[in-house]
This record gives sequence, C-alpha cells and structure tokens, in this order.
Amino acid sequence: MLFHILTIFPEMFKGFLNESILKKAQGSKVIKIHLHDIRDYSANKHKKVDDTPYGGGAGMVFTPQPLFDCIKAVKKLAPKAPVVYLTPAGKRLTQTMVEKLNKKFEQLILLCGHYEGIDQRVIDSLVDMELSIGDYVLSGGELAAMVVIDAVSRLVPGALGNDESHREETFSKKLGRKKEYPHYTKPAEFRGMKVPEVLQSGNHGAIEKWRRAHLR
Ligand code: 6GU
Repeated sequence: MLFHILTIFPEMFKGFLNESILKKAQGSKVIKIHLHDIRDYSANKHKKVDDTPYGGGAGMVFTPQPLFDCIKAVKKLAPKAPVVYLTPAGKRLTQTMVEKLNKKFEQLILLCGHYEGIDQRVIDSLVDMELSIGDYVLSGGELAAMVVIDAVSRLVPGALGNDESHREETFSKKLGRKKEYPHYTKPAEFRGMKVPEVLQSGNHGAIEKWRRAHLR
C-alpha cells in the first residue's frame, strides 16, 4: 500500500513514520509513504496557500491553485488512487471502511485540510471521498491522515510481521468496537494480583473457553 500525503506540515509525519511499527512496515516495502508539501506547488512568490473567505467570516481558506497543481501532479503518479480529503465534515471512518480501503486500492491520496477549509472548487472537481475520524474538530487533517495510515496498514499482509488477521473477527460490527478478552503476562503474581490459573494451565481448549467467556 502506497500512501501519498498532501500537507503543508510534512514534518508532522516524521516521528510517526520513524518510531512506530510503520517503520518496520516501510522497511519491508509493503507500506510506502510519499510526502508532498502543498506549499511547493504555490505559484505565489511568498509560497502563500491561503486567503480570506468570500462572503466573509472567520479564518482562512486554502486557495485552489496550489491544491489543484499538487493533486494533479500526484494523480499522475497514482492515476487509480482516490483523492481522500480529511475533514471533520466528512463521512465517519469505521473499521468496515478501513477494510474496504485496504481491499479496493493499492494507493491512497490523503489530502490534509487546514484553516477553515479548502476552496469548494477543489472538492467539486478533484476530491473522491471526504473522511472524518470522529465527532470533534482537529486543527488539521494530519492527525486524521495518520489514523487512516495506521488503521489501513495493520491490515496489509506482512506489514506487522504477524499475519493474525483472524483476530479482526473480534471486531464487533454490532457494538462498533473491538471485543477483547483480558490479557496477562509475566509475572504470574503482581502486588498480590494473580493471573487466572487456567491461562497458566497449557490447556488450550480451556483457555479458549475462558477467553470466549471473558470477551467484552
Ligand atoms: Cl479528518 N480533520 C479535522 N480537521 N478534524 C477532524 C477530522 C478531520 N476528523 C475528526 N475531526
């Protein structure tokens, strides 16, 4: 999976990409991330990318020119990839949607919004999908793009090192969240709190049964 990230803050991704499990995934080449600095595409001599909104109102709006040129250039590299605009006004990202993105596409173009928004003409002519990661407002789309990259990448075979895709079955579509059984590791007793005997028994049938009974 190749992610193209269109952003005015490419530096925000450096820590995320270099410190997480995504570093290994990139090393193994199953995940690739290409950062595109929208400001590089500004025809303005001061590399300006925003302006005041027509009709008035608070805040600034991304001007269409740098976005058009940046998106056009990236679409040339990835003609079949959808342009996904990250905005709090978008459709809410769910695990089902994450699975679809992973299955349907080999590349994704993630456009990170800022200010009050982007010029509507960009959305009308170049954006395929608007996504939000939840009902709260972030100052930019970068954190949301990282969420998309993380959630999609962990479904890419080989990206995590362990292909335990069947564990995804514990994601409950009905509850809208992941079902988990309690996890324990060494030591068997910590500050008087003991690990359930059955988990130390080596009886896989009994362990399976205990875990099913303790899913929540
Ligand atoms: Cl995708 N962008 C911004 N700016 N805020 C958000 C969001 C996205 N999803 C939830 N809040």
